[in-house]
Amino acid sequence: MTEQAVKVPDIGGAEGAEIVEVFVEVGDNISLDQSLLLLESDKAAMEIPATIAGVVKKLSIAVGDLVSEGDLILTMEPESVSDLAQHETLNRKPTDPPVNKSLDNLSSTELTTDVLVPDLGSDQGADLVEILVSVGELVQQGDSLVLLESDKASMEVPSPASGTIVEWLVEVGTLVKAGTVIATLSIQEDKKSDATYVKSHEVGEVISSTNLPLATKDETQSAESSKMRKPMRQDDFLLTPQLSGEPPLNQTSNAFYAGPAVRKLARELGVALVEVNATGARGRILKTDVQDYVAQLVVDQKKGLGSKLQKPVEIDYSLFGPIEHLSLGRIDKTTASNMAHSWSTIPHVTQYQDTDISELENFRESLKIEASERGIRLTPLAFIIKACEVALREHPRLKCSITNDGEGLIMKSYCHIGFAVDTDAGLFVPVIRDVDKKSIWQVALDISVLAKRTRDRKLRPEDMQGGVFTVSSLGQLGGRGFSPIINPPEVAILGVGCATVAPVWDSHEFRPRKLLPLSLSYDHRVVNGVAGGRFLNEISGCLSDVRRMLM
Ligand code: CAO
Repeated sequence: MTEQAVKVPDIGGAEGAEIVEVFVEVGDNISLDQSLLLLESDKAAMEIPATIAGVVKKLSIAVGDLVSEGDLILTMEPESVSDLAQHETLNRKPTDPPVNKSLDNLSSTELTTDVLVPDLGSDQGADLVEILVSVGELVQQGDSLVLLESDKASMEVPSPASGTIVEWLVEVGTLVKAGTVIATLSIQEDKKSDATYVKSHEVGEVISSTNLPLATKDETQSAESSKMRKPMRQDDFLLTPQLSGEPPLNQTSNAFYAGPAVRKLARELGVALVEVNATGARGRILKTDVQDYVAQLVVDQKKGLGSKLQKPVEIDYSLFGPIEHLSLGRIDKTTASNMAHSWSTIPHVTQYQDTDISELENFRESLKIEASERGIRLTPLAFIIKACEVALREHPRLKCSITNDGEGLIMKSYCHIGFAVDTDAGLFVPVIRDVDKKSIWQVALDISVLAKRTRDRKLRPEDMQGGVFTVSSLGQLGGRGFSPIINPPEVAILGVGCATVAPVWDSHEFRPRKLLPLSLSYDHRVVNGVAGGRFLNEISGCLSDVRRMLM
């Protein structure tokens, strides 16, 4: 049988992508779709799958090579003639006339096609939380079919074509991944472009921590029926990498920068990637990082230090009375893992201070009419976030991050501040961008918009990335204060308790004052007690006398 060349497919126009890992060797028996190598451009990582099954005869590339579309990867002896045909199909350029099996039937007026889950930006999968159309229902191309929810965000899957749903192949609660067939659709019109779209899912996978396709809905619109939700654009599904920059430093949403092979290895070994120290370029987690992590665990275990490998004893609680099992949602599980990691790896110190906000509250009260005219809810939180920005300007160390090797600090000139939002689905931390360039009115508006987007489960990954500092306000539920847990890679977080009126001695008499309990937790490797105290004083000063924010 003749040998076949396997070449670099369309990689979204990326020129000179670097080969960072080769998964096969000469003589290996490769199955269809098996990953051959991992490429990394300056914006994304992507695995190149085998477009044919067979035996590798010659490798034409090596780790470190720079490649572009059409470059020879290897030659293979195909397993069978049908594989060869498939190889030719899959190696066609997106601009070539489509030839896959769906297209063979284009002349017929009734054509069924599978509806696939598109690239989710992570191989963790997503829960199907809502089916938006019924069997037999007519849908237009682009109409939302289902609502998915991953660790990072909610997203809607639009119909690839106009037609009728013939059958649902999934149900609410199913965990789906990119490529999962969720429904059969009977296509009625506009078949050619639709089929091209369907085919686009069959060619490779682009892995980028920022390419999660999302429903884009203008947050100014009021809540609408699920059928009216605007799904992601059709373009979002095509094999155009959504290459949008560096991997996020903020990994609070499980947004680890690791290729599928590394994720697979981590899954096999039961390793949570959040725990692994990344040594690859731009914070990428390598296979060796996962292996080193496990090796270290074994060493710690031998020294009696390891608790991570020790399984807790299973307790049969039903022996003591009636019980009920509840399963935790994905967001709760991710939050739990992130909290545990932060708490166990960062030496936390928490400082407490009550701040007199009597004047601020009078001022806020005086702005009530103007606030309602502007359509803005002006709560203390907007002042608190702005006060944090002023204090961070004065004390930039509290908004830095420690480098992965622990050898340095990354100082940031920007000031995006996150705030905790409680939802039915769990805790989220949306981020207000450029607080230093915004007025308190704008910050208040951003709080409302982001809180609504969070509760509507419409947060986009970028809404949760890039924070330099977090405010966790429990508002009226806050009690006398609490110790907030740092949100890595940030190094400090402000907890806000409930403001109450209490008697305060002013050197002559006790006077009723409104006191707001603040608690600042910081990473003691980066911030010492004096710096923490000064920072908290600065926030407190700004809240006691808002004129200080103008200084
Ligand atoms: N003390 C006393 N009253 C407070 C207060 C405080 N610290 N903070 C807010 N309030 C008041 C507000 O002024 C408002 O009253 P008015 O309408 O009369 O002005 C009322 O409490 C309700 O405020 P709110 O909570 O709706 O608005 P907010 O801007 O303070 O907070 C948001 C918005 C999104 C942060 C909040 O709704 C939320 O989700 N909080 C929970 C955050 C959380 O879970 N943190 C803990 C994380 S760690 O587990």
